[in-house]
Amino acid sequence: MLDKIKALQEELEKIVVSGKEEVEELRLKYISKKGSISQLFEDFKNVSPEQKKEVGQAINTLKNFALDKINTLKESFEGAVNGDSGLDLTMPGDSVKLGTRHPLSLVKNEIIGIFGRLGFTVAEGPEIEDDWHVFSALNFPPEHPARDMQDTFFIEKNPDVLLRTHTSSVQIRVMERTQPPIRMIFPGRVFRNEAISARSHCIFHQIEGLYVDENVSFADLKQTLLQFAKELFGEGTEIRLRPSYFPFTEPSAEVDIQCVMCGGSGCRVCSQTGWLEILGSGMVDPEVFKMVGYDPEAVMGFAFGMGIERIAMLKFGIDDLRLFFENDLRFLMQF
Ligand code: 2NL
Repeated sequence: MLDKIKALQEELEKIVVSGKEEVEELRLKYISKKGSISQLFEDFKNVSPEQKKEVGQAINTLKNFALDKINTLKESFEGAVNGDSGLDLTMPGDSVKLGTRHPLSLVKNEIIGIFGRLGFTVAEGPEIEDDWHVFSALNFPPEHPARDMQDTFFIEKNPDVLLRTHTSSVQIRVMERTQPPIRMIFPGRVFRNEAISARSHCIFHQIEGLYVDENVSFADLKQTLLQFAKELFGEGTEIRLRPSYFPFTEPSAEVDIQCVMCGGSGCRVCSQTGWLEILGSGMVDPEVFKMVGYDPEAVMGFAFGMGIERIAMLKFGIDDLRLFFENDLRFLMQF
């Protein structure tokens, strides 16, 4: 009896059919009232009591296998035209949802495009840096507060291994290995040991720019940044320069644009001033040129730096910086 069950199982496993009608033949042959599996249940009556348990289980397993196979085959032919595979190849395909570019990447690419048209190329460098490239070569005095543990992430065992707090370190690396003229921008992630809030984050993105040549003036700086502001925020945009201070530029200036929300009349976003700060800039300090081995009597240059998050917030009207880092699709899919 068990041999017979096994033989039927093997027979069933090998069966291949090519149409609905053959599935019906299978059903008749195996599981209809007169089918061979039903016949097994008849024979079961004569099995000895000791064998009943084992044989009964085997017959049930076989029957379930047969039912499964026949149902699956039947479904595969359902709706089939002319006995083919059952697939309707004229059905429209499933649409694949496309992702969107991250708003920070959109703004970064736009800025790279604008400066690209002005002749600036792009350079990148390491996020893990040393004191020289982040601070010393940029004319930060030894006791400058930016070097403080509160502001910079250091590796505990070795304070000469740190996460860059600005991309100026890449500019130092480029100047150390390249002779002027240099006309480049430097996008990248930077890190500061700050509490996370709507306005600040411990990771953010910067783009800095550097132009070094024999005759570069403050007027070149002004005109370059005006052209940049007009392309990024619209032809009607005006800029305003305010005196500022950075250890690595002299003179230094902060650059404002007319408020994108109120157009200059004064609102909550611009604290009623009509102006919004978009970047910091200045003429490269001769001390920095000395550090990278340039002759400060022979070359001049301007540099600038901006936070990409800040620009993106102004462009898109976003009021919480944390949104850029949470990867919430409801936010990301709007760009
Ligand atoms: C800001 C201000 C600035 C620079 C960055 C720079 C780099 C070198 C030499 C001189 Cl190697 N300057 N970069 C200059 C002025 C301002 O960034 O507010 N960034 C978010």
